[in-house]
Amino acid sequence: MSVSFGPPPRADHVVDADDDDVAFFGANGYVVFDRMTTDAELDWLRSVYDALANLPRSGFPDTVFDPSRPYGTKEYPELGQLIRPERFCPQVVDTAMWKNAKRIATKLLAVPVEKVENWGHLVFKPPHIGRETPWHQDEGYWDPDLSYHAVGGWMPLDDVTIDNGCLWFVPGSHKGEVHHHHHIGDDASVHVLEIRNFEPLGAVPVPMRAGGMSFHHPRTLHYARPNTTGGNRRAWANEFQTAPIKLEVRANRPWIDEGRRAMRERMEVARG
Ligand SMILES: O=C(O)CCC(=O)C(=O)O
Repeated sequence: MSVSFGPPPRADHVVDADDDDVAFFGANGYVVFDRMTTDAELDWLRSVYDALANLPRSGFPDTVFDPSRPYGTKEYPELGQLIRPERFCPQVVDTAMWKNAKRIATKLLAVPVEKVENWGHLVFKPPHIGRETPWHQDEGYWDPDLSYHAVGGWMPLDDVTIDNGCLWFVPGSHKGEVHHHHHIGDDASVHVLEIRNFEPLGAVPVPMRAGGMSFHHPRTLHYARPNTTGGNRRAWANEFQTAPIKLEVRANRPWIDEGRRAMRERMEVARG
């Protein structure tokens, strides 16, 4: 699996969070920035993205996979995901998108920059068939042995609307606990999780122009509708965190163990 990319174009575009942004994030669990980079860099990011989205599929998260269908599914994704695209394109850390996101995330996390680790993931909803991202909290996906201090930054490479799958947030929901999550269809071999029996009261959609970025707390409840339009909805997400700390008492998240077990089983079958 080899893809190679040239350097990003030079982008002198600096964005930072001010006190109002930090206060809004503290109160609501999300905050939005209009523009994180230049048009030229956006074009470069789109060309990298499209190449990565077309990597050969194994059915597993080592490459592009479909988290809305059982591990091992190699068909064209209805909800495509690539975890840690910087594995394939390390130059992304030289982009204004990445540098600005890290600067803002560092302020939101209120820690010295040298303590901030980061990793990215791509999420794409293809035209017409792009599936819903169910209501979830990012921490619901993470290791129950660890405690996190983190923030996610989500940048669309296409203008996002309610109809093609902009994010929705429930303001203030980051102040609660991690909800019980379920694998969709109660199939643990499906990576996507959802929170059930929950009314997203006060949820706000966040339509954005390509190149904007929203930041959310890992406990903020969020969601995106299916892409019912004829255009792509490509998003480049970056997670920023301090080194996770081992919990004395493991969090009770049985869906994580069920998912890990199901992935191992499917891998054994797929790889013989
Ligand atoms: O892109 C999406 O539809 C969901 C992204 C998301 O949930 C996230 O970045 O935390």
